[in-house]
Amino acid sequence: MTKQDVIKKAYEVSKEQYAALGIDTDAIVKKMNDVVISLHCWQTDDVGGFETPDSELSGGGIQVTGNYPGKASSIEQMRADLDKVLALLPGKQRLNLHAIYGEFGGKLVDRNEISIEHFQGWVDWAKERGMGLDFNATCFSHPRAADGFTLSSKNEENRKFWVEHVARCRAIAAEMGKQLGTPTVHNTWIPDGSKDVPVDRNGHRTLLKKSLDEAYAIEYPKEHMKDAVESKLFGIGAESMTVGSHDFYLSYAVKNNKLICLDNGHFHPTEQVGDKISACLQFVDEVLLHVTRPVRWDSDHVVTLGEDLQLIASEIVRNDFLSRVKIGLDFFDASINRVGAYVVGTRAAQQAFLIAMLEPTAKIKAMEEEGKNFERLAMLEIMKSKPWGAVWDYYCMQSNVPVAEDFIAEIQQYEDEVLTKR
Ligand code: RNT
Ligand code: ZN
Repeated sequence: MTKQDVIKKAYEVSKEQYAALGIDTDAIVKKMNDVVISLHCWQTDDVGGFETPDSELSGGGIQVTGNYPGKASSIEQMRADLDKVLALLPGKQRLNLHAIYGEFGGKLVDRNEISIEHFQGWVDWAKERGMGLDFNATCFSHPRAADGFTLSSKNEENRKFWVEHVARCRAIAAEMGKQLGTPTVHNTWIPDGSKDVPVDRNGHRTLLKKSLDEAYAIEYPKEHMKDAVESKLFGIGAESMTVGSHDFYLSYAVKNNKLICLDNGHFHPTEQVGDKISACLQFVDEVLLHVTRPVRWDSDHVVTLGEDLQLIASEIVRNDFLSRVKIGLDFFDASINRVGAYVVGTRAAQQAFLIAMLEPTAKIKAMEEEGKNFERLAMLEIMKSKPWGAVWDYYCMQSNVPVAEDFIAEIQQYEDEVLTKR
């Protein structure tokens, strides 16, 4: 039997097993293309960006560790790596850019001077690939963020600078979405916070609200761009207070009809983002996810197929929320092959959605409503050992991308031929 025959045979058997539970695997394989994941560009270069030849991540309470060879140090290299990643993933993806990834032509263009011209190359690149773009203001790795405050700064000159930056990023996002015919989600995350116990939490939050109102003053058509705001619990160096907390941004999003961005590294470890989705969607139209893997803290490890991720995917699928939840990734690991990091992390996220789609939810829900809670528990456990892997392999084969471990050799080859030569 050829490899392909084995995959088909395993799929046929799994198809029967799922059919016995009333699940149509053929339809699900097709539906997987509705799971559009926005790839964060910053895993290619450890959140460095291209403002200067040696730009690197600084401040902001986020950290990259590791120095694995081969990181992208130009836009060309970044695009080559992203193309490699895209070739190894089934389904559809978008690209999520940060403002520090513009094409600045070797000139120093400060954040309050950027405009669409610096991102036109990316728009063209995305258009050629039939992809949508998402965008982020970059409110870190900058001298005006060095004291730990940006939009909530009491230094009026700095605050105005960041308001201008965010306003410009929104204009860029709107133009991206307009040209590409799919709305660009512009996400605002700021590092603002305090290492030690402050006495004026309220002052900074009043300033943040004011700055957001100013930066968001221009309304863009929602077919072009949508705003998201991302909260956080704490950052390194900002352990005692985060200005943009969840309470703050959820309230802001509800009041101003914005997307709330839920990063699953930004909550107390006993909280689950999967539980927050249906809570937030009672009050906001849409949610943006930053899917990541926090190991003990907001460590931004490569996503793997774990229980927290599964709850996120299951909650979205069970409630038919795919059109109301924008799925973005947010991890950066500099200690392993970076192309490999993307492929493992994105595939894990996709697999969680596939597993969610293969659940006989109506059956289990009926048990729940009848108070048959042992039966519900049993079914949820039984579903874990159903042959979803065979469906996944078949989906990859149908999508003409490497099946199972076959992508490892392809990435090793890319490392030998491209990454180690940098
Ligand atoms: C930081 C936030 C934010 C960043 C990116 C690079 O804690 O998660 O989303 O990771 O903007
Ligand atoms: Zn995030």
